[in-house]
Amino acid sequence: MLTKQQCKEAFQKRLLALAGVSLDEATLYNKYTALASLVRDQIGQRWVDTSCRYSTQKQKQVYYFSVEFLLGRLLDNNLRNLGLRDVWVEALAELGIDYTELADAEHDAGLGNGGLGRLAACFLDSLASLGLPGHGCGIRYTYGLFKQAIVDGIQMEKPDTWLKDLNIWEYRKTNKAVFVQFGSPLGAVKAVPYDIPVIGYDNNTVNTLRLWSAEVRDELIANYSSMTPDDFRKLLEYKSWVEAISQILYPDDRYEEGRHLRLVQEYFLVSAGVQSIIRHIKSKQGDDLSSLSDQVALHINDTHPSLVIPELMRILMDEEGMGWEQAWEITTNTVSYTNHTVLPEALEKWPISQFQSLLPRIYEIVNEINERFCAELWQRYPGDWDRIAAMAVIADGYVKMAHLAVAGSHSVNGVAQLHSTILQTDLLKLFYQHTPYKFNNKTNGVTHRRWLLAANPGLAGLITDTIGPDWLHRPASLEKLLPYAGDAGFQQKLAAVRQYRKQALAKFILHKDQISLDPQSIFDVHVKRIHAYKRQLLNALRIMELYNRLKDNPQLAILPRTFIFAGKAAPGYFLAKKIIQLITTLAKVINHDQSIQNKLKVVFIENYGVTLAEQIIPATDISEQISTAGKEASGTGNMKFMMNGAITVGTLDGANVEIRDAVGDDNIAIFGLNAEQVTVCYQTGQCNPLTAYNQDERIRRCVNQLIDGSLPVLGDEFKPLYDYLMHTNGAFLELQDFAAYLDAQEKIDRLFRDDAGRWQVAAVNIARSGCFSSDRTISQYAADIWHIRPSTGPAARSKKKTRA
Ligand code: 26V
Repeated sequence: MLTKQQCKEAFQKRLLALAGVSLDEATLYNKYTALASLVRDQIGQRWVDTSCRYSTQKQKQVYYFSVEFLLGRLLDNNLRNLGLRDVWVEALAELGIDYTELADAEHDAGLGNGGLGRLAACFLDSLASLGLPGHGCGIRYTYGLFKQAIVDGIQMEKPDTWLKDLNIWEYRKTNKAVFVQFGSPLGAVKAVPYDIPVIGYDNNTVNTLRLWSAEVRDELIANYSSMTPDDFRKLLEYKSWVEAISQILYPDDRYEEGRHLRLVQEYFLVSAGVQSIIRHIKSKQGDDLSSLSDQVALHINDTHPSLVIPELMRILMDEEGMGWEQAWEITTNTVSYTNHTVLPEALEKWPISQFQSLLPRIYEIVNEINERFCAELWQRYPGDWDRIAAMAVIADGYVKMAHLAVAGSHSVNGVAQLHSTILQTDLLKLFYQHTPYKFNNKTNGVTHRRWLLAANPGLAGLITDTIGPDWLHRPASLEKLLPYAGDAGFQQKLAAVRQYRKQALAKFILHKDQISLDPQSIFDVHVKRIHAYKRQLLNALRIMELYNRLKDNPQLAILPRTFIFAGKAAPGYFLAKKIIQLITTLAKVINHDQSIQNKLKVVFIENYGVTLAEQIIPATDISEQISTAGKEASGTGNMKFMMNGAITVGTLDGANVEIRDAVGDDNIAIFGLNAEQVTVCYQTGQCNPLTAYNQDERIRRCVNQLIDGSLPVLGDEFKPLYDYLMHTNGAFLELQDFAAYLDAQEKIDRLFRDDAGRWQVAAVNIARSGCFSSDRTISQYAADIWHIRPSTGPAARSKKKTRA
């Protein structure tokens, strides 16, 4: 390890070598790159040692296939996990460089839409930190999720050019390229891997995230000098086709449109990934693949990589010469699948003709899978045509990816208890009846190292000072905080940490949006993708109601509140964009109304992502988790807030249920219909919005205000929201849950008047958050599904620890 003095010298040398500038001339980005590349130097040996250890110990390894990895920034995380952060912060300070400013120059790797992609990133962190042999397999998109700008209150999308400068963390591996075969006119496409090291916390483990990039085969370019103009034009056209494959991340996580390029992307990822895994296995363990499922586990993150199943079948049969039965046995024993949504419109299905012309051989295999699967069902349920049609992998002109994933895997899991139950009793009911042993639950988790230690160093320091550092390796130890929950001294420190972060967030917003917030007010936060089912609209309506009450009675005794929103809407999601516009309009009205004496403020912070979340979550008093019960598979933001001591206002949905079980009813504000009641409501038509509208004067007033000219917009801007609430049968039950939501907020208002009570709740939430660490989740996947074990050996523990 370098001394401070060596760090300073190395840093200046590296600036010169990389950017050709002296310290005085260097931009922040130059400085970031210099430090990042010095950190990179520290990774190589550990990386080689880790993979050597896995090979010599013949460890079974898991490959986590995902079309999304929402990594965020890596510098701080890598420095911290390598144990090098402190020395560098000090060395840079002596050079007159503020480490935080430098770290802020890093682009945020936003290769994902939301929960599913961020979960994949937390899982990689936990795999490495637990010393488990597990790697990610994804796509190196040239452009990440679009950047959101709010212009005149409306969302605009701008490209995310995260790769425009050198990406220090990736290693291009030209020698490990493979070819992916499509039907004409694409033919074979070259897939080049870029490896990103995934560094474990304080354990010398370095795993790999392999991201694939599509390129034109060299030989097509080689002979262009002898081409006719027409051939040349075709080549250029072809080139842009190929490059498009890894150019953009689809920004819609809501609606499956059957887009051609999306299917191309999915097969590209799957085929490149499986080929390179098989090649690796054969190089290490010889040509016999009959015990493949003892050597590797292939996990598919939602159905997007389901083609792993027919692709592995193809390789085992066409390239390795196995028969169907053996190949099928190996494939199903190797593959496992996680479902992340019950919304029917998000379930992937591809028109047969499209699938077949793009992937002729893969289609043949899927067809055979379907025929054999239907024959098996026919044996089991003779004559039950309806059941068989409902379960078929190919039916109604489509290939159904969820059915393929269940039929071709040995494990199917949901991401929270309630969600897993809904899969078994509703969405995948027939599959559960057929093969109940495949089904299980793995409640999501998030890495407490990024979301508590790194995002909230003040709180992390307080925790360590109070109970020691054990919680960093064993998050369940956070329970040791419980005895301090009622301790006045501890509470005071907790309050000070929160206040500091609220001030920092207020400063950030003032700087960015020229809106001044009162850090003494309650920060009430709703940040996540904008979706009807997540009900940002319900939150907006309750703000309108509170504002109405305050206007009616300026003396109304309420605690001042700041409502903070952030989140992206899919570019084509009209209603979601209207919801953003409503929130920004409310902000305009409320923030400028002198008559309410600054008791309410509303802000919509643009461009939500991992980096912004790291700023917002530690500054949050109230965490809004208010989806219609039964619709949010798990939620993971809810866990990040809890870990940082925010109190949840939420429905009994997703992991909120388990958060309630962990903290108890007194430490959370649960409201509204539960999942069963929601189902009944829809089934019986009790969810007619007119009932709630007619019964509750407060609802009527707010809903009418959308269209009666109360809001400063031209024309009928919010008529679509009005129509949605009033004429979509039940919509997402915003109106049915409205009154209960107001009551829950009242309860919170009362709680926050009692300082001791309020900080006790915060402390209990932190203390009980250990089971929502992705370390717990990943340990369960490892033991129950993948059957992998932490590797042992000289490098498994850091030197620092073994000496101690
Ligand atoms: C779905 C689709 C479907 C159409 C094509 C493009 C596309 C892209 C992404 C997705 C993913 C939607 C599923 C998803 O993100 N689910 C979320 O997963 C989280 C992690 O398990 C969970 O916490 C959230 O509740 C769940 O909504």
